[in-house]
Order: sequence, then C-alpha cells, then structure tokens
Amino acid sequence: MFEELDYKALISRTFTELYGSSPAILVRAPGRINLIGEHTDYNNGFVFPAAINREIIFAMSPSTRPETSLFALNINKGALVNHKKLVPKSNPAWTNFFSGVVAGLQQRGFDVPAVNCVFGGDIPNGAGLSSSAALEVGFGTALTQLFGLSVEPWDIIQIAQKAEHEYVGVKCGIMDMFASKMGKKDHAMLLDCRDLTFDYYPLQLEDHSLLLIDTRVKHSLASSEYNTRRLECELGVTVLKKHKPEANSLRDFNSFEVEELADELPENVFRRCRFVTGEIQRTQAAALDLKKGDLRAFGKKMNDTHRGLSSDYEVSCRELDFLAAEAGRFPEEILGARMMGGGFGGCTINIVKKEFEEEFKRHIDLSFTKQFHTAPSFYDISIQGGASVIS
Ligand code: GAF
Repeated sequence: MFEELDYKALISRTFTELYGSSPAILVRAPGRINLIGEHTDYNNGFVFPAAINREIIFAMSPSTRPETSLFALNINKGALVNHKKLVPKSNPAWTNFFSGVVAGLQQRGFDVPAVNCVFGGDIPNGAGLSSSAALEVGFGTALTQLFGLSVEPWDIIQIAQKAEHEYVGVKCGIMDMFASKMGKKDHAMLLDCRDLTFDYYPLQLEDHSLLLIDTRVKHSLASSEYNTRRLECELGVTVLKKHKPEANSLRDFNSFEVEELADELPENVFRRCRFVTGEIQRTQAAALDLKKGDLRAFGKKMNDTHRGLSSDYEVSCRELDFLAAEAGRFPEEILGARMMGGGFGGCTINIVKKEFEEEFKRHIDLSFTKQFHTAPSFYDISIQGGASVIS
C-alpha cells in the first residue's frame, strides 16, 4: 500500500518504464464502506454502502503479444494471463481476479484482446474495504473503455461478482462491486438486492465524521466461514419455505415468522435467520433515520448490528468486539460503532464527534495495543464517486 498521494504518477511512470510508452488509459476504482446492512446482500435484502477515498488505479494499453501482462505495483510482481486458457489458478492466486473478469466478458460474447496493465493503490488488503471488488470492477471498466465494448455498469458489476464466485472462490453478494461501480460523491446508496433498485442518500454528518479502525487481523477462516453462512441461510430458507412456498430468500420472511418457526430450525441456523431478517428491517429503518437527520437513532442501530453479528451470526472476533465495546464507553461522542464487511477481522466503522476524534484515537491506540500487543490503524474516510476513467 502506498501512503504517498502521487501513486497515480508512479503507476503511470512504472507502466512507461515497463512497456516503453505511456498508457492509453488510466482508470480508478474505489473501495467501499457499508453503513449498515451486513450479510444481507446474498439474502436479497438491503445494504447501505458508499465508495471511499481509497482506490486502485489501473494503467493500461492494448498489447501486441498473445498474453495479458499484469504488474502489481504494491507487491512488485508481474504475471501473464492467457485469454485462451482461462482457469482459476493457485499460483499466483491474484491473477484470478483478472482472469475471472476476462472470462465474464468472453461469456458475454466479447473477444477481449490482450493488454499491458500496471495497477496499485491504497486500499489496505484484508481490511474489509473491498480491494477485491475494486480490482475486478476497475479492470472490467478499463477493458471495456479501452476497447469500446458496449456493456452497462450492471454488466460489469455482475461480471465482477461472477469472477469472485468462480475464480476467487468466495460466494459473495453484489454489494461490494455495486458500491465500487455506482458510488457517488458524498452519498451513500440504499440498494435493494432483490430487484437491484437503489437510491442515493446525501451523507451529511455535520459535526461528526466516519472513522474506520483496522484491527489489522484477518483470520484464515474468513472465506470458508463466509460461504458457510451463505449455506446456513439457504438451509433456513428451505425449512421456512414449507410454510410459505412462494418465498425465495430470507428477504421474504420477517423476524416474527422466524421466531415462530424456531423449533423447526437447527439452533445455529435459527440464529443466522434471526440476525438476517432483523438486519434487513433495521437497514430500512436506519435509512429513514438518516433521511430525518437522526444520527443518534442511526448509530444505535449500528450498535445493534454489531451485537447481532457477534452473537447470532458469529462473524466477529475478539479484536472487533473489543473495539466495539471501547466505543460503547463513549455514548455521547461515538454515536455508533460496529464491525464492517464479511468479518473475522478487518475494520470497525464508527460515527465519531469531530472534536473527540483525536482523543478517541489515542484512547483506542493505547487500549488496543495493551490488550493485543499490536497497534490498530485508523482511516479517515470521505465518500467518493464510483469507478471512472481518469485520463
Ligand atoms: C463481503 C461480501 F463480499 C459482501 O457481498 C457482503 O456479503 C459482506 O461481506 C457482508 O455484508 O464484503
């Protein structure tokens, strides 16, 4: 990850050094936060993400060689991808993001020529800020722009999700790719993952700001447990559906129905379904809070989400629970705090009174380091637009 802000120039320069001419196109794709609505996307529920000021930049030109040449500036490594032999690979695994996107475009009937590409950026890896989605969306956007392929933003979003499922092996929902592509400056987006309609919400936090605190841990279970949660939800739907044959997903049930049918569900599946149905309702209610400017009510719902993710959904970890609990010690100054994203590490998202932010950071830095013998990282977040061509 590059701390300096001129990594765009560095990426361009590296491209020219490696390939002998300046890139034909420069594209950026951002990471994302999610205000509320966690593990609801693959249950056809609501999510409330926004694109952020952390991004991946791609420098790209058509190639005269048969294979695409990729250079990952952050890790200083290159790799080749043969567009005629696309298969998921374990070495180097990071090429799967790119192969998956090319495969998705090919499946839509496009003959995608080989390219030269240098990419890099400042989305911390494994922090739950969707660096994977930014890679897929950014590469897809760059390819389609470079070759004038006629695809809609939703095509790129869906191709990116399929790449993640089939080439990376995570059965993710649509939220991360959607946010990276459709983000709008200073707005969050309430997305209905069932019919894929969405509204932009101005994000005016007045005397508060959004602060991400990165535990800097990534537990190895993360992707396997993610896929397990998805299966548990699907199992829940299979059982619940007996009482509501027209239902297709947990979106079609409410928490009362789940409570009533608790005896028919395995205990862990019941808790997963209880969390998801509650979270879908909570996300809709939180969007209303934001519309009314009631940040305090919004923040309380974030706290409830954290409790549910930790106890019912079991995707939190000691470090995330610690950060949420510490934030809870300052109810006047921290309106809401919760783990964000898939879980098992990564960041908490906090709505913090601006005048308290520096003191809060100092407090967390000391207390977290004392507890876990390693320091957390802090990211001040601003809300930016979705993937776009820079030049
Ligand atoms: C990860 C996934 F990629 C998203 O689709 C979403 O399910 C999220 O975890 C949890 O809300 O970021």
